[in-house]
Amino acid sequence: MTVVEQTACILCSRNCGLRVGIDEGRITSVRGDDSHPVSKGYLCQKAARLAYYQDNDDRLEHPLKRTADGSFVRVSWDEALADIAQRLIAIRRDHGGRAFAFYGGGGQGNHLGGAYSRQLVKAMKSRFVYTALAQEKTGDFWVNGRLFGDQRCHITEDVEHADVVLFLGTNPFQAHGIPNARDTLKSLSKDATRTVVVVDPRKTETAKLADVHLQLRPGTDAFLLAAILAILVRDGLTDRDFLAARCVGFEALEAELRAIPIAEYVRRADVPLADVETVARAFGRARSACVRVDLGLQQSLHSTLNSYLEKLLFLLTGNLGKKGANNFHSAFLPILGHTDEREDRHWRTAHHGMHPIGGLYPPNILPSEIEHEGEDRVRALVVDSANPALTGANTAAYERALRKLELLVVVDVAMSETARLAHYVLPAATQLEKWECTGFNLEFPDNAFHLRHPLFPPRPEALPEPEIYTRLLEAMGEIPRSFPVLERIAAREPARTRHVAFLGALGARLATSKKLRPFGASILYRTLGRVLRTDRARPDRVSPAAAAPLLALAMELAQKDPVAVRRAGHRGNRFTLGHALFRAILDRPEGAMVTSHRFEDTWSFLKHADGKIHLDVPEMLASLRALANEREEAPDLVLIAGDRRAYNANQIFRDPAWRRVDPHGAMRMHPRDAHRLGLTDGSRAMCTSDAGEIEVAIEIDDALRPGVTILPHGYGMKYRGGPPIGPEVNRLTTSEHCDPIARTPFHKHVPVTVRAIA
Ligand SMILES: Nc1nc2c(c(=O)[nH]1)N[C@H]1C(S)=C(S)[C@@H](COP(=O)(O)OP(=O)(O)OC[C@H]3O[C@@H](n4cnc5c(=O)[nH]c(N)nc54)[C@H](O)[C@@H]3O)O[C@H]1N2
Ligand SMILES: Nc1nc2c(c(=O)[nH]1)N[C@H]1C(S)=C(S)[C@@H](COP(=O)(O)OP(=O)(O)OC[C@H]3O[C@@H](n4cnc5c(=O)[nH]c(N)nc54)[C@H](O)[C@@H]3O)O[C@H]1N2
Ligand code: SF4
Ligand SMILES: [Mo]
Repeated sequence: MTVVEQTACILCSRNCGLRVGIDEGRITSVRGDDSHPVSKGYLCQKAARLAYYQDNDDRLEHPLKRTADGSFVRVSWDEALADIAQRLIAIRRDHGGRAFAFYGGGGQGNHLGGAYSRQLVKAMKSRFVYTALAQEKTGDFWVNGRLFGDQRCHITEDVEHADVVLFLGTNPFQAHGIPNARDTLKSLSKDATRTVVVVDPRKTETAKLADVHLQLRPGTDAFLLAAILAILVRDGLTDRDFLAARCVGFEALEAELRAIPIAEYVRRADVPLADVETVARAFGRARSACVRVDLGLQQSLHSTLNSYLEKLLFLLTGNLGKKGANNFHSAFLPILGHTDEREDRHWRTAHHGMHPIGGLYPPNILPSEIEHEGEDRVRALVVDSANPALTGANTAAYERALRKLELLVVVDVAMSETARLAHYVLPAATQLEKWECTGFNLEFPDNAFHLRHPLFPPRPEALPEPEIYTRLLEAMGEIPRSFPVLERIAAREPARTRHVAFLGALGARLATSKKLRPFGASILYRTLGRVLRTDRARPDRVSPAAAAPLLALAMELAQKDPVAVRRAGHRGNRFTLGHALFRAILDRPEGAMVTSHRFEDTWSFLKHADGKIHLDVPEMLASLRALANEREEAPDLVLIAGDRRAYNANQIFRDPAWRRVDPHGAMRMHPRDAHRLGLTDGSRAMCTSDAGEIEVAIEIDDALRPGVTILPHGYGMKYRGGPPIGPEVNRLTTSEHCDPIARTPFHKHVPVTVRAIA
């Protein structure tokens, strides 16, 4: 008999609600959930084939330990955790916290586990958290910090209601990331009163639906954006009232923009000047306009500068804080912090002297921080729900560095390429086998959060991350194995008092035991978690213990923004509102609205002391000026190393059978380049860069610009330990080819040569 369960997809930042049909422990159908407060029934091709994530031959069954001859042997959890704990303690004792790093989160693996794994970083007295987010978005966060006063002032875009939408370096038709992507793109395209502009070197599926496609030369966005901004200033298309009321520093910026040689910069981008003028005018005159950007801008030349210029488009035209514009949004699960490098010098890395942004360190520098010759190198690494051996820049450098670690522990659901290099591999329950959540809550004015219940029991020896990290902290002696007083109070307290007695006791305990304070998540999990109940989990299922720390987050949000929480439908006073929000999250299988804002609340998100937007960011004005002296380089062939297609999804699906098309992850190439190189559809070829070479299959694609070729991201996995399937694209990328401020890689701009092979 088929049962239908509600959950959500985290294969992109949309986090759509799903209804999953299950029969005899297997997924038989996946549909969009009409009752989800945000996605309202939408889903895409990736989620539809989630069964290939849940059931495949690479799933890990039990903890593994690598032996001297390189093979893995099965060990018990107790044995694995005891040895890992003892080795971590020894490294901390002998070398201090700077010898430890954590890598994970931000991918599509799991989200709730992040609240638990970060405790290990604190236990190790380290701050080195490396994540995939820091190979794409940290330049953007850095700019937000300077413009708005806090790196967490993240921007979203109201594509659904905008009169003019500018898609820069993103292909939402395949990558999604905007509400109900394909439906939204089609309805925008059909509406003659609305304008869609796409800036992309490839005539993507999104570009084909656009009114204007600027098919620029890759890596020239900064020139193009500077030219558009200069036209806005020259033609008086800026919003003077907005600039006067909300911003400071416009004069300095304006002077720079007036000096931009518009025609020259547009020539460098190699797009028609008339089209650029049309775009600038459409954007400047629109009632509402927004900019949506992604990797094409952030992983290409001038990454951080691009993020600054892209934001100036909506700021100079007053498209912030209104319907159809760009907006701030609330956050429930904190996925980043604020770390201004001007204020904190201690936590620079040993080798590169790199500072964190939003609390995160960039994967590009990690191999050399491990190989660093000196006492102060990274010696132990825990990798959780990430596969840097394939996804970090320069695969060979990663493989070499990971092998040099004194301790590498990988927590994953599958035998990944990184796991193969580990000393210990710890099997996690999948996202569908544990209490999980959606970590990307990026909506405005209404923002939602989804706590997902388990749909399947885990494999007998796999554990959810909350359990793994709590046991590890116990094995390290950081927290006791039980909290009898807290457990007793939690168990005895009647529901109507909403855990106040428990919270009081917990507060008292943390006040006296300072050492326990960093471990609130695990303490809540082991105490309050044991007594939490919700109607939606059937009795044969585990209790929502892992959700216990969400009570603290719900209380914090209710305290910070009670009006928006109440507007989202939650009832309660100063003391009870947070608990009401928590209960809604626990009880609603379709996800819960957490905040509902009004557009006029926008200004309360600004964090500079004067409440203004600071437009004149000195480092950015200097970078803008430096464009004028930049040499024009035109490699024969530029590789866009990693794009999103119909059937790639980071490293989530390892079984190649999940792909309906493009089994080899073909290298797409313009017919003119193919002809020049003696290649045809289906040819095998060798692609070589400064870092290495890989064999590829050629597919002719006249949607590309001549001189530009493209390989997909998300291939190269060694399924069942066989040869890599599809391109290991990061064998071609280097760690040094990156942004000077954020060190985000320039993956979209890798000079290569390609030659035919027999
Ligand atoms: N199907 C699928 N969807 C996904 C994912 C997936 O693996 N598969 N991954 C998810 C993740 S983690 C992310 S971060 C997002 C990323 O989502 P996107 O950024 O939209 O995806 P990409 O295809 O990597 O890059 C977008 C576009 O950038 C263009 N581009 C390349 N170079 C340049 C340039 O110099 N300038 C400009 N303007 N454009 C350029 C490429 O041609 C490409 O069309 O997708 C998410 N969604
Ligand atoms: N050249 C090039 N490189 C790129 C990109 C590119 O465009 N070009 N894109 C970059 C981007 S934007 C991103 S986001 C990264 C993504 O790359 P990564 O950060 O490495 O993350 P994912 O591929 O999302 O997931 C990796 C692992 O999570 C595991 N996993 C799945 N579910 C769970 C779970 O419940 N628990 C645990 N513990 N593990 C789980 C999977 O088995 C997989 O091994 O790649 C980056 N690398
Ligand atoms: S749009 Fe994103 S979140 Fe929604 S089903 Fe597709 S991959 Fe999942
Ligand atoms: Mo990403």
